[in-house]
Amino acid sequence: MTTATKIDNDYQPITHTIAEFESAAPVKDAKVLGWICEMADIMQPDQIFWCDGSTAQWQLLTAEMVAQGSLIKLNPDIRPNSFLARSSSDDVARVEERTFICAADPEAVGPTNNWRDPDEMRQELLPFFKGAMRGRTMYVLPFAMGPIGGAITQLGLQLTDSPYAVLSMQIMARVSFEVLRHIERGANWVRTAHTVGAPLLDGAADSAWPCNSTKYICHFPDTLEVLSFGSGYGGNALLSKKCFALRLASVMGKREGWLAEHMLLIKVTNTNTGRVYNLAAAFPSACGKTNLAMLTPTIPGWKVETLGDDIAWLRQGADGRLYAINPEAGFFGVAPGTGESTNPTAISALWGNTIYTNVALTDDGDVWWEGKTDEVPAHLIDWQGQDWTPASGTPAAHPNSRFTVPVTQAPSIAPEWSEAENGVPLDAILFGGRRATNVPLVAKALSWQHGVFMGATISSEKTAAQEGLVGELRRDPFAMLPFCGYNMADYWGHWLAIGEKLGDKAPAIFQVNWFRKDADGKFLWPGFGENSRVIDWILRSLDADSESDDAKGEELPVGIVPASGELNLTGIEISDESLAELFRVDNESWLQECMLTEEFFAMFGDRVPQELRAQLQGLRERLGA
Ligand code: GTP
Ligand code: SPV
Ligand code: MN
Repeated sequence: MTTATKIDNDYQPITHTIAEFESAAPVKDAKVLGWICEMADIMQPDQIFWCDGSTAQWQLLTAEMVAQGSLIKLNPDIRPNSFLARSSSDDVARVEERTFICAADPEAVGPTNNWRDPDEMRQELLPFFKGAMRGRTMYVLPFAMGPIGGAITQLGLQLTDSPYAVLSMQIMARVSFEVLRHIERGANWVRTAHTVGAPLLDGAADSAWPCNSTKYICHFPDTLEVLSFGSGYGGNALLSKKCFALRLASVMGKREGWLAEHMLLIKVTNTNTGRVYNLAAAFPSACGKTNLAMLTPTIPGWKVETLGDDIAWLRQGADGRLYAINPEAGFFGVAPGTGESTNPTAISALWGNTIYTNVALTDDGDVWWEGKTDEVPAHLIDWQGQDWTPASGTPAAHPNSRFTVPVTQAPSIAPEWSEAENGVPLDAILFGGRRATNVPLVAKALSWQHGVFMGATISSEKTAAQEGLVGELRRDPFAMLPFCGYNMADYWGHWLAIGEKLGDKAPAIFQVNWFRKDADGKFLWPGFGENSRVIDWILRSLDADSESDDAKGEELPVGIVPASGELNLTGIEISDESLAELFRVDNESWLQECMLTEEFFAMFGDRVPQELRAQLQGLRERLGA
């Protein structure tokens, strides 16, 4: 049930003074208090609640939500301290059409974003925000992205009237009053405000998932602010995530010389030599980041530890190398397809302390989703609260249903996740997507510039994490199409400039594709744990100049692929035909791709770096054009 549109009728402002807040607030900072005061004057909450990230507050809020019917407590003998939330059926994923970048210069925002003038957008939003929190509590969350005090870390404050968002943020970010101490000492911070846009008038009963049919996810990079209205779901409501850590942070990174990326982060140890490698990988939404982040190798010789599954911030270190952190503290992972055979690490992370959204409920109070077990339960309550049997013919869990769990619960979590205040040095960067055709299983870029070209030209089949037709091919450069807060062509230029600075200390770049299919539409590659075979080749190829190396590869027009015998295939059944098809480069289709790339580049006009046009030309020549 959704409340419709504007809500400023019979809005009567109650003016607050900073002094009023000061006595009750755990912070003595005029800017913080002034902002909260201003937002409270507009949104008119009944009360203000300061979130300190404590277990006591978690218990209070979960108990309140269970009593009110907006959370279902799972069977504590099976899933202790775990809860199920069911969203409104029209609030199940990010809303890209309702996501806006509001900055003075439309050219600087670029053709892949919805641009709005910041002042005009504020005027447009005001009637929606006015009185939006009436009858509700405004929660104030101070949070850090990255270890508090770390070199790459940033701070933020979120206001929200959604206790679901509060609990999720408590898992996803480092919510702590310690952040306020840093702000008092002058640290910069980002302002984010969120409302579900469903005021409770005259004591009206609340719905289980309040939201508004009108939604606005607005970013103000010039003033480092986010204003989010109408949705309670994921990246729309947990403002630390896509809004701050990607859209605003990408702009901050452009200004300050660093990168905010839609990337997982892993630490891989060669168990024979003890050598440690750190890898980052950018795949579009629901294309396997969480899976690769928790990889269980099926071949000996490697240990994989998790650093992050969705976002990485990258910055050049004092030694000239590129360092990365995961700014988040939790996983907001896609549930369907996560099972004992595909991702046993995620399954063990989910033992407790987890919030599930839009998954199915079993008769014994546990959760279930498609792919969790091979055996399908005979009866479930589906994600919309309806009785479900295998005969129902609909998915029991929504395809974009998610789990929210602390990263520390993954048995694979690397100690560097919290200890490495300055991040880990990267050895390789991977770009991938869902491609049924054309793109080989793995290809190494010929240079940093070629790697940037690979990233800039990623296309991928749409998933349930995006709106629109699932399976439809779309360009998703660097897996950042919905997340880059400024002109995508300038972003490519920024990547090229970072490469210049890194010089020969730059990590190597690879393209991967686990999703190539045969003529019958079956995946050619077994994927999941077997992807360790590709990681193995990638890491061996990093020492391609050394004598002992056995992964020098073979150059194809699109990059360097494993030469015959280089990919470790011991222990899996894969036919020679399948293997050939996994790496087949059809020059005609690739020249076709080049034409589409040229069209894609044309969207950005003169802003496309000359180097990328040269890369396109180089590729065409290698393809024999
Ligand atoms: P966001 O959280 O939306 O950014 O997505 P993500 O990239 O972290 O997605 P995730 O790892 O959760 O993957 C989502 C889907 O990809 C699941 O349905 C998985 O089953 C599927 N998947 C992941 N790895 C593989 C693989 O190697 N092969 C195949 N065929 N499917 C995979
Ligand atoms: C994605 O869509 O890439 C996600 C989920 O990681 S959300 O946080 O909702 O954007
Ligand atoms: Mn993501």
